[in-house]
This record gives sequence, C-alpha cells and structure tokens, in this order.
Amino acid sequence: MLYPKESETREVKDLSGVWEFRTEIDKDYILMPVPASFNDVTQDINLRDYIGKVFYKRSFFVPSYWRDKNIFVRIGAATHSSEVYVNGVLVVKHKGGFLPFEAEISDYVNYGKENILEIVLDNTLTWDILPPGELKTIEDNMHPKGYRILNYYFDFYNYSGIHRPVMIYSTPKVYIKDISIITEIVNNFGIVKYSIESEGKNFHVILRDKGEIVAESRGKDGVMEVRSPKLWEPGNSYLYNLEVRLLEKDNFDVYRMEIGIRTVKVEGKQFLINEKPFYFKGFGKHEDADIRGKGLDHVINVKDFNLLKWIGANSFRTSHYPYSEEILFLADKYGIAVIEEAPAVGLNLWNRDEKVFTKGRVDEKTLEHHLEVMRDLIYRDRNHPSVVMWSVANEAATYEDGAEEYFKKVIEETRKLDPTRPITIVENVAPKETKVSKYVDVICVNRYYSWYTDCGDLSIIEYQLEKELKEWFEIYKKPLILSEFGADTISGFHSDPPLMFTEEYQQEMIKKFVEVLDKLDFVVGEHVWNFADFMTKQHITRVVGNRKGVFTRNRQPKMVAHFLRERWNKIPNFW
Ligand code: BDP
Repeated sequence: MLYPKESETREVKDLSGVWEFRTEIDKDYILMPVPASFNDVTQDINLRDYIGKVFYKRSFFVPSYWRDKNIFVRIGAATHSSEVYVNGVLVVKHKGGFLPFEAEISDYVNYGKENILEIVLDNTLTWDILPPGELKTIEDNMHPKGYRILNYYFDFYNYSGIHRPVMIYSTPKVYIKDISIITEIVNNFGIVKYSIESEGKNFHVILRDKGEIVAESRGKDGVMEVRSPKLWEPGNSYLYNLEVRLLEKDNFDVYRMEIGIRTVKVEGKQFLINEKPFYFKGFGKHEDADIRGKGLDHVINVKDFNLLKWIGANSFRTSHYPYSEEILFLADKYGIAVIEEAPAVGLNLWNRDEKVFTKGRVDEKTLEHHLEVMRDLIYRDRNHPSVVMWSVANEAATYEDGAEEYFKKVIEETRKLDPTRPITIVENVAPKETKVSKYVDVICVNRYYSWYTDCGDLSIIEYQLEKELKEWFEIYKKPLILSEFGADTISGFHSDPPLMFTEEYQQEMIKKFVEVLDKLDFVVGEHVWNFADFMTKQHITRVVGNRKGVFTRNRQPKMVAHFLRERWNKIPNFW
C-alpha cells in the first residue's frame, strides 16, 4: 500500500485538525484533535477510560476538476474497529488499530461541494483482534449490576482514537497501485528489482542519485543495476530517488519514493547487514507521549531520533505494534535499523493453569486476523531499508501446544510474503519450554533478573543471565538479541548503595546485564526496556505508568542514559 504522496498527477488533502467528536452515550459533540488519542485531552475521567463506540466528524471539499480522478479516503490508523462513512454511505470497515486502511470514494462524493466524513470507532478489545482483550462483566456483591472492565494482558495503556492522519487523495483513473522493491548486492553492483501493480501497461522507472540518473528501466517488473552503489546501513544511511511513471494514451501517473540499497541475512551466529556482522544497540520503544497519547506527533518523533543518535543507538523494536509510516521514513533517513513487530502482544494470561491458544481465546479467528495483519504490515513496509526483521509476537504463551501450530502458520506465511527478511518472536519463557523459537531466525529474549525475581539483588544477574543465554544458544544455535531488560526508575530518586526505583539501581542493573552480553559471541544485540517512560493501565506496580524509560516521558535523560551513551559510542555498529 503506497503512502499518499503529491506529484504532478496526484493531490493529497491532510485532514489533520480539530474534528467534532462524541461518545455513543453523549448527544452533544465536543472538539477533538486528529491525530491524537482522545483519552487525555479533556478533564473527564469517564472519557479517559471510556470503552465503546465514539463518533468523529468533519467536512471536506472536493474540487470539480477531481471528477475525472479516483478519490480515496485513507486512515493511517484508528483503534481498534472502524467504520468510515462519506455523506452517510459506509465506505469501509476495518479491524485492527495499528495499520492503515482506505476506500475509493469517487462515487460517493459531491464534486465542487462540501462532503461529510464520519468515522465510528470501537476501542473494545476481543480475542479475535490484535492485541487481544476481553470485556468482562463482574458479578459479585461488591460491584453494582452491570459493572464492566476491559481486561487486557499487555503493559501499555489502551489509548484510543484516530491516531494517524486521515487523508483524502486523488490519482488518475489508471494509476500506480503499488510498488515493491527488493535490493541485492552482486560484486560491485546494486541490484534493484521492482514490481509494479497497476492496470496500466507502459512504465518508465528511473533511479536517481541526487538528481543524476543512475539506472532506468521499462516494464511492470524489472531489474536495474547501479555500479558502485552507496549502500544504506545503520549509522550511514544513503537513499536513492525512485520515480515510477505510467504512460498510457491520455493517462499519466507518477509516484516518487526513496529507496535504500542493502541486504540482510542471518548466517551462523551473526546478523549480517550488507554482509557485515551487525550489533543491535537500542531500545524497545512505544508510540506514547503526554496528552497526545498514541497520536502521531512529528515533534516527539524527530526528538526521539535525535536522542537515539545522541545516545549512540543504531536500532529499535516497534514494541508492541507497527508504528506510523512517518516514523519509518525517519528511520530510513536517520539510518536506524528497525525490528518491526506485529500487534500480537498479550497472547498470554500469565497463568499456566489457563490455556490461551484454545477455542474462544486465541483460536482460528485470531489466526485469520493475525495472517491478515502480517500481510498488511508487509505490504505497507516492505520497501523501507530500515526494516531489517519482522517480529511476529511479544511474550506469547509459547509453551502451549496450540501456540506451536498457530505460530508455525504465522511464520510460514510471513516468510512467503517476504523471503528477504529474517523473522523473530520475542520470548519470555525458558529456552526448553518454548515450542516456537525453533521456527525463527533470531532468538529474542526479554529478561528482568533482579527486578521481577530476586527483587533488589543485583548480584544474581551474572549467574542467572549467563547460564540462561548459553542454554538458548546450545539448544537453537541461533544469534540472540536481549530484546528487553530494565528497571522502573523514578527520575530524581537516588540511593547508594543502589535500591530499586532509584537511578543508581537502573544504571547498576543495566551495567551488570551488558557485562554478561559482552562475554557471549552469539549475542547480536541489546535493546534496553524502555526508551522512555510510558503510560499503562493503573496498577499497584505502575507509578503513573511504566518507569523503565532511559528517558522520562518528557524525553529528558535519567542517569543511565549517560552510561549507555558512553558505552554505545564505543561499540561499533559492525564487528
Ligand atoms: C515485558 C513486556 C513489556 C513490559 C515489560 C515490563 O514485554 O511490554 O512493559 O515487561 O514489565 O514483559 O516493564
């Protein structure tokens, strides 16, 4: 799915701004910004924690000269189930809160006039949506009749709303629907294979390096060669400009995009980018910020990339859902590698007596949705050089037999959709317990020694971590990334000797963890949990959210940031 872009044949109207908004139970509309989560914008606690349907509304104008165009409405992401109406007509329904969807609306708009766009969202989570959850009515004598709660088994707040831009865009009648790019490096040539989806037949494809044509091709599918290519790689990004032109008798379309030439591959104990062993330094992140929640915010996004550069990171994981395309464009430009995760988090009840992969919970309906999500995700992001690996899930109950069958299918399908990138699943169970890691290319493990177990005992880390990581390697013989480790830390809390929740404790813990990683040659990366403090649901273990950030929610460094900055600036991106 191509990101809407303007060109001499295409126009885009970004409908970001202040919309009208109401919940199902309110009659009156209030004002609500888009994109943003609606939760933290008002002073109303009932709206903050609201579960159910909400209505967004605004008008837009369609010029008369768009009559001979295709017109689309495209929603970047909205949580979690959506219905979109144009002038009262339902034009598209969509399930899932973290990927774009669109509809052609040429037949439903008034040309040269105003039009009404309404988006109805439902933020309820169910077992057949990713991430899953369940609405429960509590029936006991301590709660009033009909008392409901939304249970979900993942650790971030269920922010809700239209989180990414809504755009109206036009294309010519016959147009370039999609483009896929695969790059290879052979001897001293960059090979750019492209494939165009369109009803048109005659194409001219031009690849430019800072304005200079370096390769050209004609045809729907083709291969271009670039002599002595400048490669894209973490820490040293280089992007070429691709121009695709569709030329029919009286029809013309043009789409331009940036591409990077690079390869990724797993070989033995190594993760190779451009055939060189890469070491992942960075974080698990979130799309999360004060007031706007999960709404796209260019200020926060650019700040985050500047902080990643400042601290010497070269990568992050889009824990625990696909981030906005706008973030991936930045990753391409800043030269930051991305492990892109499906929104499959919370496929776990954290209770081994209760099965998760079973009828009525994670079952064939969830699987069908998961496969759809993998397809939409790959079709959205396959052309980003920054995306170097897919993660199919985080901390699922992979010890269950049902999980094996389930993920075998998800992984097979992911490989079919994209044979060029390695696949991982992020595990929290013991190496012998998982029934899934044998199917992936890279082992990703989250570990919290001295935090959730042996609370406060930093001396235990070396013993436990080294023993366990070696076991992962002995069993699977695959490269390993420690994909999460960290400690809740309240900025400004100090103690020596270090005690839990202080900045000293976070720093000592992370130091002890990385000392172990430095000893093990199959470890190909360290992602600290988390880049910044983030909001979660309210709980006795969460002090206004999860405080494991290396930066505060306001993006200011805690003590450990300086330690990591010194460390990471010394560790090269490639061994
Ligand atoms: C891991 C999860 C992550 C949590 C983290 C934590 O993958 O989402 O936020 O632990 O507990 O289990 O801080």
